[in-house]
Amino acid sequence: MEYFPGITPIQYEGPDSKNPLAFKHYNPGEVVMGKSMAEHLRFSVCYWHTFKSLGADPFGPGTMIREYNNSSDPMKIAEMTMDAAFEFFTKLGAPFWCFHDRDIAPEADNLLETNKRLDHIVQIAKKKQDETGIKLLWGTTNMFSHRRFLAGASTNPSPAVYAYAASQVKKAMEVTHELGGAGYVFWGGREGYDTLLNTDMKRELDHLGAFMNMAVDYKKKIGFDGQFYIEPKPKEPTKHQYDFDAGSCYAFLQKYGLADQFKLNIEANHATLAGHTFHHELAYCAANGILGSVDANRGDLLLGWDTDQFPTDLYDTSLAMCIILQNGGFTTGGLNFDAKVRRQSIDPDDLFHAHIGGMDAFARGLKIAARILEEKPFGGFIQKRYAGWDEQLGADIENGKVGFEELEAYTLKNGEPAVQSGRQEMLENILNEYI
Ligand code: XUL
Ligand code: CO
Repeated sequence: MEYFPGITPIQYEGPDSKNPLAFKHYNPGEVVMGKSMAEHLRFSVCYWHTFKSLGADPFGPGTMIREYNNSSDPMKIAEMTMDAAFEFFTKLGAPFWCFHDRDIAPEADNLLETNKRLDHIVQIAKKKQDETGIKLLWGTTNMFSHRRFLAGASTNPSPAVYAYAASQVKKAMEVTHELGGAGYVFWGGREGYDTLLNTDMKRELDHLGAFMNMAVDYKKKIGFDGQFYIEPKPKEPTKHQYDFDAGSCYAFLQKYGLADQFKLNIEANHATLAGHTFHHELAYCAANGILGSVDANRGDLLLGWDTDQFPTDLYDTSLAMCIILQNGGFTTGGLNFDAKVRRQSIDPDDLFHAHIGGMDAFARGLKIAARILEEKPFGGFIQKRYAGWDEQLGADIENGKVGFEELEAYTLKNGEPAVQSGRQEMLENILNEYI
């Protein structure tokens, strides 16, 4: 059965093409700074939005009618959806995919039966991966939809729910390993609180730290060598999520002895919800050696929630690719479209338009970033701005050779320090010439 009839494999046709179902900029084999675009960008399609969310919002149910969703048997739906997904990945030319355990197989009446259902679907996915060469970027668990997790999973007040969560992560890690996943993501869906009147924050954080350490132990035990990631998000569903932003995740990882075991999966819309730019969160990770992977999407400036729109903003994609390239590029990570089409975009073809646009936006971002890094239009502005740190005074401070007394003596001797312009407008104008 073909679920996307009328769609043939999406081709690169170049910037002059007017065909909406063709790439104008993403040319997988084209070499940019020594690597193909496909190797740089490592695009991934997410299972949850693309195949499982049908446009429901708080005001109404789904609007999208899909052939692969048309059965009264939930396992039949799961099988058909996996078929449809691999047809989609292949026609789009996406080299990777990502999933939550519960996206690909529905829960049964108990954990044992649920795991059997998961195993059945994983075997189908494994066969399809082998047939197509499409790989798993990362797997994860959904520990936020079922009512048992209403007060969180690994931060739940009940140790029995904590144990359930551990069992679920254990199984999801096993199947991710079985599918050769390059990574495993922890997104703290309901790990947070709505009110401190009912929450022991310190205890919950200690439990979360212990949970992550158990995950690291089990990873070693089963020989899974994929990268672990935490995905920060400041709020939604809870008022305060513990993995608020890259900075709070890094503090958490250090406190619980996990900093060398995890990197971060930075999502653009989560960055803006936290009051940061996507650029800031990526740069913070790069500065601390924890830049792992990206959930590529965007929010809406006028809406205060996680709208998960497909990325189209070339400033965002260019600045993101500058940081990613400067950081040496992705190793295990990639650009996963954690994005959904709008509720009115009801046709299966809209899924292609959305992904093509996101892939082209990042391909342009990659090319722009490569030109900026090669041509250095900013003329080493940042380096010059900090040049004093390469001279005597700066070097003495950086090397810990001086303290407050020596710095006071310097100031008394040299008087009022010179100041320089930050030249923000000039730099913005130069950037505009490249976009
Ligand atoms: C939720 C979100 C998740 C994670 C995986 O906002 O981004 O889909 O990416 O659990
Ligand atoms: Co995400």
